[in-house]
Amino acid sequence: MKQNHHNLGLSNEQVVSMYRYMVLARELDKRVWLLNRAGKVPFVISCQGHEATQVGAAFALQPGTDLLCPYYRDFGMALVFGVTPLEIMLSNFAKVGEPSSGGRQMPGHFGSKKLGIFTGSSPVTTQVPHAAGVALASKLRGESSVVLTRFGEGSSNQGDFHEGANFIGVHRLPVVLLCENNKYAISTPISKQVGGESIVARAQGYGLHGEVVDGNNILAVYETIKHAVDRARAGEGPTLVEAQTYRLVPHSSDDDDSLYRSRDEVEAAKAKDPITQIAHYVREEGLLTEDHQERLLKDIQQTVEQVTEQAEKAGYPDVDTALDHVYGS
Ligand SMILES: Cc1ncc(C[n+]2csc(CCOP(=O)(O)OP(=O)(O)O)c2C)c(N)n1
Ligand SMILES: [Mg+2]
Repeated sequence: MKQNHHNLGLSNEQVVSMYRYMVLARELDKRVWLLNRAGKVPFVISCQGHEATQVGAAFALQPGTDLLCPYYRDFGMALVFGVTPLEIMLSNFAKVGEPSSGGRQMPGHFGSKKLGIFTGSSPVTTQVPHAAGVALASKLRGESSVVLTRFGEGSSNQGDFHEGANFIGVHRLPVVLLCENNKYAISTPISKQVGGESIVARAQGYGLHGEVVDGNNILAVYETIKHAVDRARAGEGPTLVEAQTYRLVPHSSDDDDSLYRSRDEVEAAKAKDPITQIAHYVREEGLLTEDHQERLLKDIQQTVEQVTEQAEKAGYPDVDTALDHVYGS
């Protein structure tokens, strides 16, 4: 990694914590896939490969002040914002105690009033106009919150992205629009989605500042998003960030990615795995030894084991609560 954390104002402890969150996200994600293949949870939508983008961006925000309009792949980010591993697991099992919807929504629909996470809709990129509204409210109230919204490169071709981005640009709202460009929208490669093949080029048309970043390098992501957040908070306007990354597993548990991308391509992407990169960095910097890393991994695997057991044992929502929070029928 070219960056050094000291130059970015990050302490050793913060970098170790970033590393920990990335490993936690990966281990939880891997477990959910196993549970799916064992027939225990119905659906997986994964963050594997996106961990540096998600955790790096979350560290650049101030939980408690800043607000998130995430998308389904953002569970690494949700963890940093305070969603617990048990809550993630409860949502995969659709059990009582799951905070986003009480076990009624598909996993990946994060929502928490307490944590400042706005619940998303399933139609992709509707979170961008949501972020515009949330940021407008924040601006009108004279609050200092910055809103971070995230979406894939495929979704950035939907009308909602363009209407939201334009509104955000016109009103110079305190928003960071973060595109997790993993080169595919399910089976559709970027060459068949985006005429110019650049997401960041769209920034200019909407009056947004634009940045591209290596989404596998957590320090680079942190630096870019921190800069964008600082600009937004200072009233200097919104930023569109294109983080270039790769989804290391199929789109979801219902997808067979061998039908549309070669194994060689996936293996080449694995060689740039963001977790391998940060693991190497923390050793090089003398922040953790290999022994420490092994212990940290074991500790995380134990947590994953515990929350899996707890979620599996938890009850399903009571039938009598089926119409709770339903406002019309
Ligand atoms: C409006 C709308 N159209 C289609 C879908 C089905 N769908 C869900 S995810 C997805 C792909 C999105 O790809 P991208 O935005 O690149 O995000 P990624 O999954 O790659 O992170 C599609 C087409 C949907 N949810 N909403
Ligand atoms: Mg994509």
